[in-house]
Amino acid sequence: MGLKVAVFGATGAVGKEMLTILDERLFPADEMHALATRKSLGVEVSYGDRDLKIRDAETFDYSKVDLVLMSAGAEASREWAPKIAAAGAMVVDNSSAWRMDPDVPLVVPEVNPEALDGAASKRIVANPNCAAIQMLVAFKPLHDKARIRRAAISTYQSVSGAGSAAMDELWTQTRGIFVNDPVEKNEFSKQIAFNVIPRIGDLLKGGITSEEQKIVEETQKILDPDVRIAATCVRVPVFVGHGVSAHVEFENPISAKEARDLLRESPGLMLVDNREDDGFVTPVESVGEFAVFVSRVREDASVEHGLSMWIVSDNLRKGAALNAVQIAEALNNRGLIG
Ligand code: 11C
Repeated sequence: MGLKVAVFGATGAVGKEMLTILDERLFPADEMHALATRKSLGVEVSYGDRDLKIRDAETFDYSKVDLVLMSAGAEASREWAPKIAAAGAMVVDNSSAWRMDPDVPLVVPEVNPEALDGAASKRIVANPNCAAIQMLVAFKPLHDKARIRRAAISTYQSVSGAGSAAMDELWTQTRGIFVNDPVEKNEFSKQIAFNVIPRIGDLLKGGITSEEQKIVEETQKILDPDVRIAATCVRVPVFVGHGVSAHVEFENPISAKEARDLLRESPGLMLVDNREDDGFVTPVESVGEFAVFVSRVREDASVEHGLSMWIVSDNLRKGAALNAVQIAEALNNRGLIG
């Protein structure tokens, strides 16, 4: 018998992608419900070849479903995830609300699937930060081989990470600049069209941003508490697809050839590293794909055992909706849903 599933936040960029991927991967659902706030009542969203009417997330009876995928922001998750879990459903939450809770598994299925065994206690599983997910899928086989000591990374994050209104803002500013309209800023504090912005999230004490802090903390929870990360997160005028430039220092020797051979064989990864003018993957080329792409793997001669690389993925898919659906699949395979 199939599962009864709801997507909470189904009108958002990630919520829509969750419904698409649940259908594409033939997730074993007998019932699918699309939930959002009351202001979206009357809206319809696609689930394969069906249109689902949005239902009110506040009055929905969660005791009638086995699984809820949430992507409605941290505030909604803090309020609703415990209520939904108490009603009996398993929650896979895409927000940052529960990620660092010691009783909530934070999971990238290719990296730490064993953490899902802890899902039974709170019945909430957290989906990591999008830039962290793609970076960790690439780091995992290299860490297993040569132990990562430290990585210095810069991210090139598309506007879809900040939601649909941010995508609209990039479009409106870009068009506006061509027709000499004044640049209006609502979602970003500075102009994003034809520009880059070295701030994602809130600026915290000490000068780090909340996005950078998430990448550090989540790496330590998912991969290894001893790995140190220095991150600079940058918003770029790209609609979908995040890039990460990584300089990684290892405890033990590892050559670029060994790394490429490992990455080629590892789950969730596509190595595209042809060492010719177009032998790498860009964010636009990652859109709609499931894989994390790794390119430009090379030795970093500035440290004893170092590699540099370029990592790209569709942030709405592997960085959010796909990883959440893979978590749901893994929970189901372990008999933890329903
Ligand atoms: C962005 N990575 O691109 C952010 C969005 O931790 O889930 C996701 C924030 C998070 O703006």
